[in-house]
Amino acid sequence: MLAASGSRRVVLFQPSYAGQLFGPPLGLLSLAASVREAGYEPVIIDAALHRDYLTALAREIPGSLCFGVSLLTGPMIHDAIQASQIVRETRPDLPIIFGGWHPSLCTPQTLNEPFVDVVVRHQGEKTLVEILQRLERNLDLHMVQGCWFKRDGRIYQNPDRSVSPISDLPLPAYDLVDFDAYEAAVGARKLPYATSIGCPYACNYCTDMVFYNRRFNPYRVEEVVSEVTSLARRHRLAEVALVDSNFLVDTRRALAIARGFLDSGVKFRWSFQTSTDLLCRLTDEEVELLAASGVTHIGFGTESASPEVLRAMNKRHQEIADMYETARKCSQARIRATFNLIFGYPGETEQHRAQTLRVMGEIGSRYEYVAFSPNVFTPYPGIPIWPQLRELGVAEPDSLAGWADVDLGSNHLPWLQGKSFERLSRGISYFLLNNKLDKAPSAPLAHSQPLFFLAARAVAGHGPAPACRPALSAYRAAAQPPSQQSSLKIGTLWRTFSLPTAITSTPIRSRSGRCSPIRLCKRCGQPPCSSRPVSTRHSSIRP
Ligand code: B12
Ligand code: SF4
Repeated sequence: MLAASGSRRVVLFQPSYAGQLFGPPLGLLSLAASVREAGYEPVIIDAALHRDYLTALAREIPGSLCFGVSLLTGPMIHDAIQASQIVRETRPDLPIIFGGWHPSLCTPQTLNEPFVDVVVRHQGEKTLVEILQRLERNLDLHMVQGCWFKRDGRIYQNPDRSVSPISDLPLPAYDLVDFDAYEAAVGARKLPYATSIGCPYACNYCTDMVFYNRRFNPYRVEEVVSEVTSLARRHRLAEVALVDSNFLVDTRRALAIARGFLDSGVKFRWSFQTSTDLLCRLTDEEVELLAASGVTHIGFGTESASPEVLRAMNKRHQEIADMYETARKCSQARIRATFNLIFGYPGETEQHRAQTLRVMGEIGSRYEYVAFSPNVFTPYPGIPIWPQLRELGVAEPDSLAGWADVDLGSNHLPWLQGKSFERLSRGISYFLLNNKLDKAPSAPLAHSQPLFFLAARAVAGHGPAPACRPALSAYRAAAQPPSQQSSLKIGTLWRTFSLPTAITSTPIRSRSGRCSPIRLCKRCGQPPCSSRPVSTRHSSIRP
């Protein structure tokens, strides 16, 4: 927990999220800096770090000016609701302000909750400070751009505020972070850091353009280099995880940052996310420079190796050749690359899935430093493809609580249920297993029968090819429980086969609270042709 107490106290709450603890909540640290600059005293309660947040709330809420909650779609919503209800009971007079991605994308629905008084939309620093100044003087919020609010049960919508250059805002309040506590919980002395916000691309499964209007909004190179290196030195950081939407948008700037880190002589690992087309604009020597400056990992939104699906995602900037080239460049520089994959996108056929697994299998076997993170397409709120999703039978949850179950790792797609989903899940398991074997030369049979072939067949609905069955049995036989094997890699292999499915399947609930089943076309296993755009009927998406 991060604390600073006083009479003009502003309590900022980060609910806990699914998955491993990532680090201090950067959004709230950034808000805290502006709030403090305006003369208020921020207190950050991070429930992802301290599960016992109720004790902290009981201590901080009496005597505070307002309660602010930061929220992403998914499991964070559970804590957000619980904490807000408790605050409302303890201090019925205290304004409760929600902000962050989920409230910005689902503003009316969030404001419908009895425990939400104000929603701050998009970038929050300036809007929150103005709200505090008005609350303090008991003024209403009519003039505050960037927020919607509720009074006497009526919702008032103020115009959105234009995005401020981040260089004009105070630097996040890193001095409030208890790095020892985060190190103990995360297992590394690590700091999330944004050198920019916004991405100019417009992939239609992503909300970045809705939030930041496709505007790349960076800090200056000198600011980044001097701040990151001094934070790394002062707090003995082992790792800096850049959370920029797409770090390489300005490749010259990115290289200048890397050069600055290298020249500073301060040693730390760093990582970022970007797209393969941008990494391919760098020469091999420039990628080596990234590695020399401390880059150990890059995440790529590779998503699919089917050109048709990439087009449907409006991801025309990425070509299949870029994926191979990215893998080669990263492996040569010994930078770990993770290719994130999305399966089940509207219009994706089983042939497209098999193609993705085949290409990724080939990349995985050729390049040592590449790993894969396959996921089923998740319909987050506000993504531009929602009109098509609705036509395909996906129903949006009708309350804040309904969105709590929409998280990565669950399958809400009506067209990807039953056998089709089983085949995909099996295909992904085979594919991951094969990739592990390729990376584990000491495991028996590692290179004798590439399982991606089985994966491609499994996902295309044929199951393991008869000719491959003996090989599969041999793998299974080799894959005894870990206790009976000397190699840890074999333990992993065994666990992989023991997992029936990698992803849970829960169709999204419709307004009536019941599942919204969808009949699948008998010929192609996709949603009924009548509910799909003409171009996607039966065989594939056409350009
Ligand atoms: C770091 C990160 C995480 C971290 C930390 C999240 C956090 N709360 O800080 C972790 C690992 C936990 C995470 C998890 C997930 N993430 Co994430 N994550 C990011 C990432 C890369 C950076 C966020 C960030 O730090 N930005 C910089 C800071 C300064 O901005 P900010 O946090 O947005 O905060 C500003 C405003 O939002 C606002 N604000 C925020 N909170 C509040 C609160 C108040 C009171 C106010 C007034 C204003 C306000 O003001 C802040 C300052 O301007 C973004 C993508 C991006 N580039 O932004 C995705 C992103 C936010 N994540 C996303 C997703 C989908 C997820 C996951 C669902 C996916 C997954 N991998 O499982 C999970 C959800 C977790 C859960 N529900 O259990 C989506 C959001 C979709 C959505 N509808 O919510 C994003 C946008 C990625 C994308 N382009 O799709 N994520
Ligand atoms: S490149 Fe990444 S951040 Fe940019 S729009 Fe596409 S998915 Fe979103």
